[in-house]
Amino acid sequence: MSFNRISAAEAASLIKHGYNIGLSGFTPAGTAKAVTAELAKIAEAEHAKGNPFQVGIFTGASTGESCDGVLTRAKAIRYRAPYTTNKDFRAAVNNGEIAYNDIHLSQMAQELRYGFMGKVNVAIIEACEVTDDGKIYLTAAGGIAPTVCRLADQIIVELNAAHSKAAMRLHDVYEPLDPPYRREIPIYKPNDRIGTPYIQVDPKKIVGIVETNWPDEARAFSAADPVTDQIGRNVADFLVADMKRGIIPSTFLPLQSGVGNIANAVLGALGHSTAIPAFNIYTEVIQNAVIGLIRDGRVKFASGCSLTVTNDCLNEVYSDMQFFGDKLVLRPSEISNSPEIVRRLGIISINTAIEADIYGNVNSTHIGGTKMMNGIGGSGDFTRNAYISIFTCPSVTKEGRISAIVPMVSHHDHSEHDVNIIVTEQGVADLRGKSPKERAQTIIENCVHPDYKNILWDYLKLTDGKAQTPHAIRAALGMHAELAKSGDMRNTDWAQYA
Ligand code: 0RQ
Repeated sequence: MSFNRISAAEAASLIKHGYNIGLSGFTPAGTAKAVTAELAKIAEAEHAKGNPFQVGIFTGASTGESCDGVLTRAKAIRYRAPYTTNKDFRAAVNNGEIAYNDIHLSQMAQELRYGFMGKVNVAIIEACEVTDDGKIYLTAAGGIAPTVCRLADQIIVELNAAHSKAAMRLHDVYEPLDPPYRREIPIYKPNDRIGTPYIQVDPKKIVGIVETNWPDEARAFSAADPVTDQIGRNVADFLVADMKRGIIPSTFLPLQSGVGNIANAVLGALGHSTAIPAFNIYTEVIQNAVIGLIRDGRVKFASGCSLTVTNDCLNEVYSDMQFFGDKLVLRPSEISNSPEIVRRLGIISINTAIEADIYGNVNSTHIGGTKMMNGIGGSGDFTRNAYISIFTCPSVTKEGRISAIVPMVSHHDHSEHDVNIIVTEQGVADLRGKSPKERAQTIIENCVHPDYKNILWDYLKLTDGKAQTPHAIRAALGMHAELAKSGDMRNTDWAQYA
């Protein structure tokens, strides 16, 4: 069967007001781009005529400017799940304009299959190749593409020449069965391949192929700074010490690390540590730093959901599959982030916190307790099931006016039961095996910025000091209240709560 070649505008015109669209891609590698860009124009035209036009968006994780960006500005998104990093989307969500469902990335595909989020009308899938018998070869990410292809009534393929056909070698597509038929996911080592390199679809569902040449829209990260470098060294030193104590096996364990500067700094420090043997990565987002470490022989194998790398780096991988082909695999997000696999492989997870409290609870998603930042992403998938779960953050932000360590987090994503280690540039708090009161001592002593140490010690004096988790409930958000009032947590005066 040969498929219709259609324009992006023709493809977008198949999408009606009220539809839910399922997209390929992940942070934002491998996301469909051309059809959503045209869809935004249709929405604007309909709105100009006074007609409603909004869609629901299901995807693997963040998409790029040509999806979340243009669709948000066109006011074309009614509902969206999961994780996103787009600034305009964030503003619209915090302005009450979009219903945003921020769920664990590992759960996205299965919640669609379970029917929690409604029907998938159209799937838009970026591919580097598609065969007449319905084999779709993805580009730089796995995401939820296999699931939305299966659930959607219609599939639009964006055949993107900006991705080399070398990407055909990267993927391992596997979808688990749903309960009560679910079996173990048979991955026992990071480099196990258990599926096919393509998604098999019913060719009759492919309503058109849109040919594009549109590079990925991965964000560039700002350069490392002394604070992130110090955090990276603290994490590396901590892991070396745990290995020397025999807590981490001498062969080391697979690492997951989040996105951003801190993640890059941590990987850099681990990569340069001569005390740590070459290791494996089992993560969701593979960043530039990982590709460099594979080149250097410091990373033996990287399993991820996306190659969220600069386009230069992506082309380096594509043009040297002879070297990278047996050192990389991309999986759907429910496999890259599978709690079962994280627990089985003994993954060490390293993610970034917005704030943590003195008992080890972590906020990854909300500013000031109410405003969405990005979302929980995969941080919960890994943290809850890790061999050792680590959170990193600078001890202060906004020129010292905000402390990342507070008496009580203003929003709760990762609980004290799941968080093992907190690392700032000040030092490392090892919470394993400790009671809440012991944790508070360790966190304040080791992680808090000097400007805030006495403020937090004084907070504890407001409590009875005896309860399982001592709090002065009226004062627990006092540092946040002070920030809202004077713009600086350092002005916190506990006397008003005494
Ligand atoms: O503000 O942008 O105005 O400078 O938040 O903070 O320090 O630049 O850190 O970019 O690494 O983001 C947690 C959001 C950190 C991210 C979070 C302000 C700060 C700055 C950003 P500016 P930084 P990062 C893998 C795992 C959740 C998902 C996850 C994230 C801006 O890492 O989204 O872990 N994590 N996924 O000034 C007020 C505070 C603040 C604060 C920081 N306490 N109060 N503002 N900021 N702390 C990836 C995936 O899942 C796909």
